[in-house]
Amino acid sequence: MQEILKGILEETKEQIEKVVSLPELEEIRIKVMGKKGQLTEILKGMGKLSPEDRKEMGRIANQTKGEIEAAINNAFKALKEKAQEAKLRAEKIDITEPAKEIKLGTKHPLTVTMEEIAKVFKSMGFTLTEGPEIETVFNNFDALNAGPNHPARDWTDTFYVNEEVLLRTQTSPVQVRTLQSQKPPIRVFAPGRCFRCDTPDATHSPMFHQVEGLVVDEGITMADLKGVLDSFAKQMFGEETKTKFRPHHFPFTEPSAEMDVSCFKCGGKGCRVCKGSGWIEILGCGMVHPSVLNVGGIDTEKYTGFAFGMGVERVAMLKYGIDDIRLLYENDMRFIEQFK
Ligand code: 2NL
Repeated sequence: MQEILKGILEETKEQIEKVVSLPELEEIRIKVMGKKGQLTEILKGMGKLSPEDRKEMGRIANQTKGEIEAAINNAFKALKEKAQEAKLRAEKIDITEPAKEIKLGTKHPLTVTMEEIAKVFKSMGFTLTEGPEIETVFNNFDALNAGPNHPARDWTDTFYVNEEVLLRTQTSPVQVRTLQSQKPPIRVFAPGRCFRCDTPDATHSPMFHQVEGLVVDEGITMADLKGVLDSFAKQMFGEETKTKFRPHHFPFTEPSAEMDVSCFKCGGKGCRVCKGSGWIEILGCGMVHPSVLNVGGIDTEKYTGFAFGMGVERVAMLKYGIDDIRLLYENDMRFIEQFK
């Protein structure tokens, strides 16, 4: 029996030494010490021995059991450690590796320009007003003195939804709504998207942006118009900027004018940006026509007003030296990223 025990001990130790996984080790433990294990069977058979033999054999059997248990425990610990090490190695994080660059978006040049324009008018007490891009023909044309025969109303120039509804061709209908819903004093500006049937080229797009402004109060004169717009030009293009007003015609203002600013590139000497003239046309403006004020039921004996409108694309293109309007809508990252 002593020989058998020695054999089990040696064989088991040998097997344990070769073990590479925890399930394998468990298999060995069951084979030797499980309910029907080799050692268990021997311990069970102890009862048949004589008392003296039982004492001696019992001691040896228990010692063998202890040794096998110790060997299994050691192997268990070693395997656990090895598994943990392998896990750590697999999960190793290289904290010196450069972080992935987070791609931060940037504001579109049109947004930047619009925000700059808005900041200037807000600082002069104007309130930002918005309105729908889909408008009535009345708000877009009739209310603004562009009667049924006005050329801009032609279906080849305007996107009509039906006979009474269209995509606004300017942001003026926002101010028409303001005239109808507010009483003077009125001081608003309306930025937004506008639409005209145009074949795209370097300077035309069927969708574009405008900012318009409207002031109505007692005693408003052309001097107020000039003061506000001259201040706008200086804040937008630099303190040294000069302005010049040229007579013009719009159906919704009388008198009407266009405002030029001295070239912010060459200071007025003449260059490529101002095409040699030293001046750049920036906006249209004028004193609100009495019949437009009438649409809002405003007493034209008591109140007068001025209005202006400018193209945001034009301002952005001049400011950033963009020579093709289409670049603004293509969302080509190589273009957009230049305005970081
Ligand atoms: C331009 C010229 C202009 C207006 C827009 C306006 C609005 C109302 C009444 C009177 Cl409700 N006028 N807007 C006035 C003058 C010029 O825009 O060249 N825009 C790009």
